Amino acid sequence: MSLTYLSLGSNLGDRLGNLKSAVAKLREKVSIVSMSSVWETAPIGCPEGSAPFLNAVVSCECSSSVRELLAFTQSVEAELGRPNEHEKNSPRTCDIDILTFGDEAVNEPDLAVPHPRMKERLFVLAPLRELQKDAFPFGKEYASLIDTQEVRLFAPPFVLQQA
Ligand code: PH2
Ligand code: MG
Ligand code: MG
Repeated sequence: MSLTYLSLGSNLGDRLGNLKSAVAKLREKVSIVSMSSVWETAPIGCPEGSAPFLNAVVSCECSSSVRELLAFTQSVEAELGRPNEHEKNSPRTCDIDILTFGDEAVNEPDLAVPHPRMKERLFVLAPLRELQKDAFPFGKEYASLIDTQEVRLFAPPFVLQQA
């Protein structure tokens, strides 16, 4: 069993509904341990005029391999209407990124874990901090992101602790 942290993001359609559907589908295969609040966040590195995102982080117990988890998260994205081929950072009903998977490290063209950009992104770190109050180094770098990247609390977590 591996403890994995997943980042969820939506900036197209019914954003909160998309996150709720994503979590419901994820539960078919993983056991959700904890969920952050839902944050509304300004788009980072997205095409001009992109809509704001809703972002959240969930931690889950997963009995499959990280590769199987990737295939599963991609199938959930597809079920939620995300086309397989998409332009980089284009609007999406739901994006699910594997942030960490136990203490595994993967560095392959289609999968990098831990997620190589997670520490540059307040839309990941703000929700992650809610779940990892002690374990994560939130120092000066984190403070400087707060000055430059816009995030605000949008809604409380919609799943309660399961395990
Ligand atoms: N995801 C990206 C790129 N930019 N910006 C915000 N605010 N939230 C995201 O989830 C996001 C992003 C790539 O997947
Ligand atoms: Mg992403
Ligand atoms: Mg992704």
